Amino acid sequence: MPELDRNSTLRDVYANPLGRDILDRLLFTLNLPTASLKLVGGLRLRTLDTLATRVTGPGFVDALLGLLANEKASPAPSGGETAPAWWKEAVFYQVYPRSFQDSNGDGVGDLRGIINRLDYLRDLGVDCLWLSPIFDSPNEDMGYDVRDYRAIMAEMGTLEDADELIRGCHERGMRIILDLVVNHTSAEHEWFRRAIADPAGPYGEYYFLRSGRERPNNWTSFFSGPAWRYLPEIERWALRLFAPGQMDLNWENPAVRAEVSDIVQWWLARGIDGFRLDVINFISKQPGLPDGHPFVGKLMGFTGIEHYFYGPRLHEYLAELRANGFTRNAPPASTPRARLADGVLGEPLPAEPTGVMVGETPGIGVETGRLLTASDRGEMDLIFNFDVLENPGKARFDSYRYDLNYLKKFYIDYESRIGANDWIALFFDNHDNPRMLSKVAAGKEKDPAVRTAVGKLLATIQLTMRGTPFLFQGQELGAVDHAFTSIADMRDIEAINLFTELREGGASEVEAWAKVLAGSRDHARVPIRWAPEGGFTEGTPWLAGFDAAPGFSATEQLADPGSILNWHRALVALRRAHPEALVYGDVEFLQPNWRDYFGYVRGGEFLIELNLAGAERPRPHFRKRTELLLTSRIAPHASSDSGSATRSGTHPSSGSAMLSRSPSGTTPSGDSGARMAPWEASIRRIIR
Ligand code: ISL
Ligand code: CA
Repeated sequence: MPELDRNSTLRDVYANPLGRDILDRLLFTLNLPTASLKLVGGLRLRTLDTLATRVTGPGFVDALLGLLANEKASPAPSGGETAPAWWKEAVFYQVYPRSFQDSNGDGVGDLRGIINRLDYLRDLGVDCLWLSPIFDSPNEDMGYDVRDYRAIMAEMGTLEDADELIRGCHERGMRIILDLVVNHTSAEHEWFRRAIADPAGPYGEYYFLRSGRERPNNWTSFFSGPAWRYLPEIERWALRLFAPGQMDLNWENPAVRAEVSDIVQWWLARGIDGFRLDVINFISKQPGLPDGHPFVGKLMGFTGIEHYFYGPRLHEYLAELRANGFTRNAPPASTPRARLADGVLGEPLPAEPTGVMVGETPGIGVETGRLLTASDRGEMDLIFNFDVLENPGKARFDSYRYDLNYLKKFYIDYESRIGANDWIALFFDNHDNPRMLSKVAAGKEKDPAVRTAVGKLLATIQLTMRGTPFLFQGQELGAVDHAFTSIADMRDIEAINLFTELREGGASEVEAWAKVLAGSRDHARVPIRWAPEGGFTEGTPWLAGFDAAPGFSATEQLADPGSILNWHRALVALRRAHPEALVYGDVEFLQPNWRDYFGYVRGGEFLIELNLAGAERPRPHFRKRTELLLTSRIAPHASSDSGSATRSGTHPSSGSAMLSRSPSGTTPSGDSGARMAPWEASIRRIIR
């Protein structure tokens, strides 16, 4: 990789993996087409600096070059075979424990509640649970502020409950991973208390403590305001990129890294199968903690981010963590039973030598993602690429209708760039984002038929695209955003702080509320609706947000063959039955330029077709004979072009929602006509 300097052109920058990801992000943020780079590719950075200074302010090109210096490697060329791995075949399911199932009526979900629901998850076909934080915490950020990594949060249960949960998963042939939050600890963690008691002692070096009258730099927090907290008792500033009580750990300190590896080994020995790693790409900060460039800060919404989202020692720390933390040094307390055909369970499997490492990596693009996960690099296994979550030019707190044609283009591009060493995570929802179903349907989900169709459409993409699906709790039930009416009903620190910040910045109450409502993380955190009347708790739920729509609770959907839940079960079962095609098989995209049509063939064997619009659309002619396996068609003869799928008020079970395999096996192609119903998703088997 040639060194980049002020004489390099934008084309040279784009040829660098980190440079490409940065320029792609810039284009995404500004909603500019990639083609616009072609026009200016020959521009030298020093010329750009002169031309753009009026907009960017001085030093922008130097900031860019400084960041680019952090990456010398390129992803390896990617021929060969994809190595099999359990986490490539698995369907993951994220549990947000606080909102999953309360077992003792205190309104807070708990481990016992999850244990009581394990059969539900097994029947859904889940292979691996991921639990959002369950460790002891003062809950300033709902467990993402850990007070003790070896204890369970009091309201969630005990260590014995955790052991029982791990065994309960393994007994059912499922695995379980936990959330490792080690970019920061709670200010109540013993390490931080010792650091304050003696800032000059060894624990002072666990964090970023700085003296002086002024804030050490201009970095801002993800949860509003400056990223520094002043501690009058020791007359020092402490870095905290998130809440005031989430103190950033100093990974430069080898003692910190050893502590983290010990924690991982301790949990692996208890039997967990790996961790999801919270904001793990933030752990290496640029030495000296220099000021962030104001223009970068304005563009990205957070000042200073270029100094830690892809820091100079990130790769080194991850490789070390894999070797010392995730490569088992003791046998696990239990391992999952083998899952044999037809749901029969076999003997416990031999222990995997390494726990799986799933990185949460905000801001990481395709190329840098490959450098963090490629199997030849010994770092992580998988990451979440957050670029799927918003349309170009949009951000989480914007209110808009998400166009799935962007998602289609995203996957086509991703697939064209990755190779045998690479693997991607497939996800649409998590505890930090509003529901994708609501973003796509944009209000039309009030019609239960539309809600069902869009829920099935998203599930079909997620469970048949190439990669590992991570379902978030409630997706399988078609959970939608909650119509909160007041900031007083929200519980999330980010939403509450943002509301205050906007109001203080002069926004009207109405404006501030509109923004917060569009993006609040609380939408995804409302409790699961197990039964029509609730079923999450006997008490008062910690976060109110009851969905009264008939037909969408778990019990109703279990009984309804046409439900979103049963659609998920069918898809997961199909994926499990055909790993060679639906997991490892290649993906061939059909008619990539047909707007609203998303079609692809997996492993030469399954044809997946999706109508990305809420109106009828033409279906391209497919030359081979096929047999229809599954279709979500809700109104086979709907002639409406109005964007509404069927008569509103239709119960989700009406219409021919799902077909089982056709017995004759000879259904000709074109079997449901040349047009696709609104939001239609269907899967056909290609007859050879
Ligand atoms: O980086 C962001 C925006 O560009 C943030 O949205 C960031 O992705 C997110 O806040 C990171 O999330 C994770 O770490 C947080 C915690 O609050 C979230 O719940 C967690 O998923 C701090 O631990
Ligand atoms: Ca409880």
